[in-house]
Amino acid sequence: MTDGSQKNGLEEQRHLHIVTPLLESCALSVVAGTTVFLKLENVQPAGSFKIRGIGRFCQEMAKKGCKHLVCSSGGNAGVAAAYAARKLGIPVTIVLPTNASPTVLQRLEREGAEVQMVGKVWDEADLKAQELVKRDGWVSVHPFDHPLIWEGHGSMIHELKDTLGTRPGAIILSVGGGGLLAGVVAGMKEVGWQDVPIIAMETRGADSFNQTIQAGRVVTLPDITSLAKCLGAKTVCARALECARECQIISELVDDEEAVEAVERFLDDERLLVEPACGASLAAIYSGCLGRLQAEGRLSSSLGSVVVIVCGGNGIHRAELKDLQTQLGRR
Ligand code: PLV
Repeated sequence: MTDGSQKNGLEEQRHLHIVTPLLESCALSVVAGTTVFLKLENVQPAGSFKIRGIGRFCQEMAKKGCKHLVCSSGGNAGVAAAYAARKLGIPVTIVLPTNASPTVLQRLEREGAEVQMVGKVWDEADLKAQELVKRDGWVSVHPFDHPLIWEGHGSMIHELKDTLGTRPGAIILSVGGGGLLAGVVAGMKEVGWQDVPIIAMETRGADSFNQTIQAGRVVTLPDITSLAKCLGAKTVCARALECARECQIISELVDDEEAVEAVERFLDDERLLVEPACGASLAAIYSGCLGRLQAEGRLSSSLGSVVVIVCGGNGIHRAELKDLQTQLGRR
């Protein structure tokens, strides 16, 4: 063994994610009319919750002697895979759709990943990744559809239980391909919280989970038209639909305007800048979704506390926020 591979051996053992802070937000609590806790996944290395599951998956593949990792991604799964690959000393190729964020590209460059840009949306980039992975020793890192990924994401619920002590009245999260949802459900089952309602947020135009729930079968969207690119998987994983049958999941939609407004308000309230994909979750509170669900009797009027998974995201900086505002015709 060389010194380098000994070091890599260590990285195969340790988690690649960190235990994230859980903060009470006074500003969001006032808007919600109940105590709001923020699980700050945006401070993870690699900028989002994705490192939990993807780190877990890549470590397993490293143990099995994988020679090269390939990850198709809307952005954040790719950054997580690139970070994990660097830590594990494995070469990596990230395949992104051509509209990927410049901030993500810069981040991938810094991680030393090879980047290919293919197709208009993630699903097209994924076809390219499936082609690349046919090479000997190359392994595909799926951004959301694998049990190890769900197991890794589930660790955030164990942390929540340790920090919070009592169970929350509801958990709010965003849905893209459904990996975060599947991971949270896995974690909730492990800690005995399977009866805590989950509010699953998407933007209109990236609403593959909502349409799947309504149809009672996995539905593929004709296109992704939302600005929340990282929620843009045309089809959710089959496990997401199973989760909806096993737990109380309330699927809700917001417009891009509401998601971006939530990003702006969160920046002012908490001094943290997140992607519209995460803004969708924050909009559950800022846009009054939570209150409406309570008024409709779909959620208890005395929730006690609510946890928002602040999933984070690399695809945002000052100029990108301005671009979003321009695209929405606001500036
Ligand atoms: N983004 C995936 C899928 O994109 C990716 O490749 O990065 N919040 C953020 C900031 C995300 O980046 C994502 C997923 C989600 C939420 C939703 O997670 P999921 O896909 O596990 O439901 C097309």
